[in-house]
Amino acid sequence: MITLHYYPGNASFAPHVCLTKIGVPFTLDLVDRQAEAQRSPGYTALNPNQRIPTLICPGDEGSDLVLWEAAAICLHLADLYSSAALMPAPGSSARGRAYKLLMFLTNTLQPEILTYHYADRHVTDPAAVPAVRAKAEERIGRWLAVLADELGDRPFLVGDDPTLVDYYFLMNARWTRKLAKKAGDYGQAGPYLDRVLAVSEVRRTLDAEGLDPDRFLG
Ligand SMILES: N[C@@H](CCC(=O)N[C@@H](CS)C(=O)NCC(=O)O)C(=O)O
Repeated sequence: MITLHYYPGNASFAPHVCLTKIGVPFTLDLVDRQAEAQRSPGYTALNPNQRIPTLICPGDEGSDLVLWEAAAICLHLADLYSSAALMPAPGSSARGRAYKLLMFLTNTLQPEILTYHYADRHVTDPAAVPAVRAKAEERIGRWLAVLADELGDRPFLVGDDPTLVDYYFLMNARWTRKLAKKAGDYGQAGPYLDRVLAVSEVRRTLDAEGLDPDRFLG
């Protein structure tokens, strides 16, 4: 059985959408952030980074595979269940584009968003928090503009159908909802994000996490 350790709207969201799209049975295990459960010894044994998500799935050597890092989880699920078409075909140009954009999201945009939200972890002087947050917000804007340019008038980031890269962008977009200029304010990203939000597997995931689609993006 597959288990996803999650918290509503957190970095577990894109993996959760992937599992919903795939349609195999899985268990959701809430990591109670209010109780700092991500730092509990039990969870730390699974995920030494004390971050959400963690996925437990059957491995290919008879024992469980424990995965952390949301993008890695999404990609592994895409490989395991290729018929769900979470990614374009291996070796295709579309697959290359999907890798480029996913890596950009996970390596460039997401760390800036984390710096914004966890600015206090980046300073020794609490008075410096607003300055760190302001610089992070500036850089987030730069990366959101790049993504909006990449999107252009396309229906989805890669090809005509949604891929896990769209789920991943939607998840990141949620975390910009309190910024002065949020993800949907760039280029065609607003209508695009509404389109991703309306996809059936996204809707069902929102339902399962108890999240209101009308408030997901602020
Ligand atoms: N690079 C990690 C980041 C995960 C991450 O930062 N998760 C956040 C929730 S969105 C978290 O667990 N925060 C709790 C904490 O840092 O204490 C991933 O993509 O899986």
